[in-house]
Amino acid sequence: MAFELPALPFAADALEPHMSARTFEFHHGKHHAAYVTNLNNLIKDTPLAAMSLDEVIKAASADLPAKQGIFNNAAQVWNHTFFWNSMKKGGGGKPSGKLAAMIESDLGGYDKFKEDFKAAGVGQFGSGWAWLVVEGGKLKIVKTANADTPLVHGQKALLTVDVWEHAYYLDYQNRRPDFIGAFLDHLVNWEFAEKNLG
Ligand code: MN3
Repeated sequence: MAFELPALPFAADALEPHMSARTFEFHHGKHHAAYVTNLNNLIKDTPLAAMSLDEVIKAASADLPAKQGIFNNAAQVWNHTFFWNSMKKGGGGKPSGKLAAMIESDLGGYDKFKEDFKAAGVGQFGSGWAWLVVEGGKLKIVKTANADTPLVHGQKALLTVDVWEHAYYLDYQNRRPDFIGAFLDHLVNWEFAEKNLG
């Protein structure tokens, strides 16, 4: 069974004006799709073709650098699907309930969370991702380079934003801080993040 490009969890224009349909046309329709195609080509006729996406990521991660190409494409398939689900129309702002309490106790409150999450995304040199994760029962903000993903670092991902240039260049050009600001203020799907807490 080859992997398939999952449909977006919303209409391509649902997040406008913060993220345009034009961005999704390329980011989902071209970039995410290419990672799926590359992954399927790389694992075709190998034992990895019978595994779940999570298993492929872990197996490839355990066999680096030999399986770097497989890891990169598999992790990028996972990361992008996770990113789409990290957003919703009318999202953003403060969370409530259990996550709000954890942000207060583990991260110094929502304002500090916002400042630190933005700093993680802006401070990721080159391509990568900023994440809200759980590690050892506590919330943590981390950044990863290129395709790297919390899945292989003993962390449970709750939320992510893609900070590769292809994620924001059409809508924000070089203004990565504005893009991450819009993500936090208007797009974050806190219900998805809370669901990932388990
Ligand atoms: Mn991307």
